[in-house]
Amino acid sequence: MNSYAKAVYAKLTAINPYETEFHQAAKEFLESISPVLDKHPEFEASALLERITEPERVILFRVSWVDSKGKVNVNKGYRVQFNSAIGPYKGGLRLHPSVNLSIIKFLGFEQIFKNSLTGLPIGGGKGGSDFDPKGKTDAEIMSFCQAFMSELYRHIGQDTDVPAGDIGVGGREIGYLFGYYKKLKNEHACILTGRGLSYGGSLVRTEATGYGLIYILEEYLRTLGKNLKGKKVVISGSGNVAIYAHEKATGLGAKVIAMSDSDGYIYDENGIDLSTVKRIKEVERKRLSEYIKYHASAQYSQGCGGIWSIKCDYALPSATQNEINLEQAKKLTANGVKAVAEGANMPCTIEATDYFLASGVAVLPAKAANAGGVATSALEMAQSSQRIFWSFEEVDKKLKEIMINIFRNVDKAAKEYGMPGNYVAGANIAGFLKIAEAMTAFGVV
Ligand code: NDP
Ligand code: 2IT
Repeated sequence: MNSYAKAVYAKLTAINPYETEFHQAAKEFLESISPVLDKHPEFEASALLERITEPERVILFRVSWVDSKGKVNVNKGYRVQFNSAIGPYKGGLRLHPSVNLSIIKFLGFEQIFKNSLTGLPIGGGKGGSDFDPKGKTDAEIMSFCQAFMSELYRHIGQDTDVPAGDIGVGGREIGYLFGYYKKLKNEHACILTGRGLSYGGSLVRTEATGYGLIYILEEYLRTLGKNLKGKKVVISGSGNVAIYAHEKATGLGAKVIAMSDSDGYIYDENGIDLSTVKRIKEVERKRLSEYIKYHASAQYSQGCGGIWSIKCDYALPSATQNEINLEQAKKLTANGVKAVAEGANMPCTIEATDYFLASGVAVLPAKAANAGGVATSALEMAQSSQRIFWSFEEVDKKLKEIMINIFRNVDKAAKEYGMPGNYVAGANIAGFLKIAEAMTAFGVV
C-alpha cells in the first residue's frame, strides 16, 4: 500500500474503532488506488483521502413505532450522506437486525465509487435501521416506515439525497415511505427511487440489479469468446437481486442449480424453478425451505454457507456482506469456478478475493457488477425530471449499455495501471478518478 494510503488507513481505524466492515471496505479501496496515489502526490497535499473517507454528514435518529399488540418499539435509524461531489447522495435503505453504523458506512463508502462508475450524476449515501421486517404484519411495516420517514423527510430531497431499496426494502416499503413523505411535505417529487409504476417509478428498476449483473458477466465472457449457454450457476440469496439474476441468466441459456436464504439453500441439478421461488419469496414471504414441497428432485440443506461447496461454473453471491470467506473461496476454486460476479455488496472477504485473484478466478466486483440497480434509479430520476416515461425496452437497452461501459472502463483502468484482469482494482481506480477530479475542482470543502 502507498505510504499516504497507509497513514490514512491507520488513522481511519484509530478514529473509527469497532467499524470493522467500514475498515474492510476502506482497506480494499486504499490498496487498489495506491498506484494512482504514486502518480498524484498532490492528493496528499489537499488531504483528499482524509476527506473522501469521512462522510459529509451522518444522521442518527430514534424510530418509535407501535406494533399490532399495542407495544411501543424503538429502533435506530441511519442515513449516511457520504459524498455529493458528482450529484445528490444516492443509495439504498437497509432494514435488517444486523444494521449498525459500520455497515451503513461501508455501504455508503462503496456507493460513492459504484455510482461514479455508472457515468450518471449521483453521489454516494446509504441508510437503514436495525428493525427486523421478518414476521411483521403489513400494518406493522407501515407503522415502522411512517415513523422512519417522520424524521428522514427533513434530510432528503430530489436534489439533495434520494434513497431507494436494499435488503428488507422493496416495493411495499418504498410505497409506505413515499406516501408518508408526500403527506408531510405536500410534494410529489422524485425523493425515492424504486417507486411503483403508478406513482413515478421506472420500468426495469425491479429487475435492474439482477439483469445488470448478468449483462456485465455476459460482456466479460464475450471478450473471451464465451457465453452462458449450458453453464452451471450458483446464486446465493433469493431476494430481489438473486431472483432477477436467475431470470436473466436462465433466459441466456444458463442453468441455475442452487439458491439460498439466511436459513439454508436449495439444490437441484436439473435447475431451480424461478416461478416457485418468486411465489414463495415475493408473494407468500415464506422461507425457501418450502421449495422442496413442490419439487421432488430438489434438496434443502440447513445453513446458507454450504451453497459454496456446490460445483459450478459461475458463482453469484447475491445475499449479503462477507458471505464468501477464504475456506469457501478455496472450495469454489477447487471445484473449478471460473468467475465470481458480486450481486451483493462486499460479499467476499479480502482474503477470499485475494485467493480468487491469485488462482486466476475472475472477480467482477460489487461496485461494477451490481451497479445496474442504482443506474436504473438514476434513469428513474431522469424520467421523473422530464415527466415522461420510457418503455421497458428503452430502459433495458440503456441499462445494458451502462453495464457494458462499466466493464470497458474497469478493464481499461486495470490495464492502464498495470493490473490487467484485476477488475477489483480497475473498479476502484475508475470510480475514484472522477470523484477526485470533482473534489479537486471544488478546492477545500
Ligand atoms: P432482499 O431483501 O430482497 O433479499 C436478501 C436476500 O439475502 C434474502 O434471500 C435474504 O435471506 C438473504 N440475506 C440477507 N441477509 C442475510 C444474512 N445476514 N445472511 C444470509 N443471507 C442473508 O435484498 P436484495 O436482493 O435487494 O439485496 C441483496 C444484496 O444485494 C445486498 O447485499 C444488497 O446490498 C445488494 N444490492 C441490492 C441492490 C438492489 O437494487 N436491491 C442493488 C445493489 C446491491 P432471508 O430472507 O432469510 O433474510
Ligand atoms: O446497493 C445499491 O446500489 C442499492 N441498494 C441500490 C441503490 C439505489 O439508489 O438504487
